[in-house]
Amino acid sequence: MNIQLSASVSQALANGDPVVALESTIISHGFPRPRNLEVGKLLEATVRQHGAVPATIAVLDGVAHVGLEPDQLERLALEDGIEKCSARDLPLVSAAGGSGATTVAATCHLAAMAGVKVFATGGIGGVHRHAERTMDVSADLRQLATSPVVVISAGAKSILDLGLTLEVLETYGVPVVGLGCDEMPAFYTRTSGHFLTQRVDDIETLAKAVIAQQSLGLTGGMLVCNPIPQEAALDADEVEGWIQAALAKAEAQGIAGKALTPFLLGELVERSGGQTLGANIALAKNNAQVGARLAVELCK
Ligand code: PSU
Ligand code: MN
Repeated sequence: MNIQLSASVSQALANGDPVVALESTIISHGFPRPRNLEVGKLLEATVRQHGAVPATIAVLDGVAHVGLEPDQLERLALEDGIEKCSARDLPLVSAAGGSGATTVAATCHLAAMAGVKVFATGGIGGVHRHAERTMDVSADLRQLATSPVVVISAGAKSILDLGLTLEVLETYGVPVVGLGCDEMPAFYTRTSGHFLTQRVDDIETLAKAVIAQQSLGLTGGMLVCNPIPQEAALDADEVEGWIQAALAKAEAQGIAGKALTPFLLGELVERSGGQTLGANIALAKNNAQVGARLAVELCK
C-alpha cells in the first residue's frame, strides 16, 4: 500500500470525527530548522485544541502518510533531502522510495483520497508575476478545481500576481470566499486591493456553503481566505520592497520552475531579518484554528 493513515486519523475518520489536513512543504521548505519542527507541532496542537485530529501529510520512504507520528514529523523537519512534491511528483518519489514534503496541490489530492475534507495551510501557490511571459502558474490552482477539499489560507503572498490568480480560480470554477473580509488577503497583510465576490462572517455559514457545494454536484474544492490577525500583520510597503528585491535576484540568477517559490520564500526571510517568520506562524496558527472549527461544524 502506498498510502497510509495514522492510527488517530484512521480512527477519527471511521468514527466520523473531525480531521484537518496540514501540508508539509511549509515545514520542510517554509521555515528554517529547528523552528520548522516547533511550527509543525504547534499547528497540530492548535488543531487538537479546537477539537479536531491533525493529519499532517508527507511522503516517507515511498509511502504517502496522512497523519504523522511524532518521530515522522521530526524526520520531515530535520532530515536532509526531503523533496518538494507537487501532485505530479508523487508517483516518481513514491516509486523511488523517496521522501518528500507535499505542496498544497499534493496535500489536497492525498487528503481527498483519505476522505479528509478540510485542509489548513499558510498561503497557496498561484499565478506568478509576469506569467504572461513565463506561464508559471502553480498546480495548486488546478488541484483546487479537482479535489473536494476546503483549503483555509491567508490568501497568497504578493510574490504572485493576486489579480491573475483570482482570474484563474474563477475560470476553474473554484469558490473563493473571504472569511470576514472583502479583499483577497496578501498573506502578510490583510488587504491587497483585489476584491472577492463572496464573503461569510461565521463558520456555520461557511459549513453550509461546503455542504451546498457537494449537494449541488460541484466536485472541486473551495478556497477560504482568512486574513492574518491584525496584530501580526506587516507593513505592505516594506513587504513590497523585499519582494521586488527577491524577484530581481531570482530573475538575475535564472531561477524558475519548482525552485522559484522556495527561493523567493527564503529571500523574504533573509531580507526581512526574520520578521516574516513571526507573521507566518501567526497566520498559519489562525488557519489551523479555523480549519478545526470548520471540521467540527461539518461533523455536526
Ligand atoms: N507560498 C507560501 N508558503 C509556502 C508555499 C507557497 O507563502 O510554503 C508552498 C506551498 O506548499 C505551495 C507551494 O503549495 O509552495 C507552491 O509551489 P509552486 O509555486 O511551485 O506550485
Ligand atoms: Mn511554478
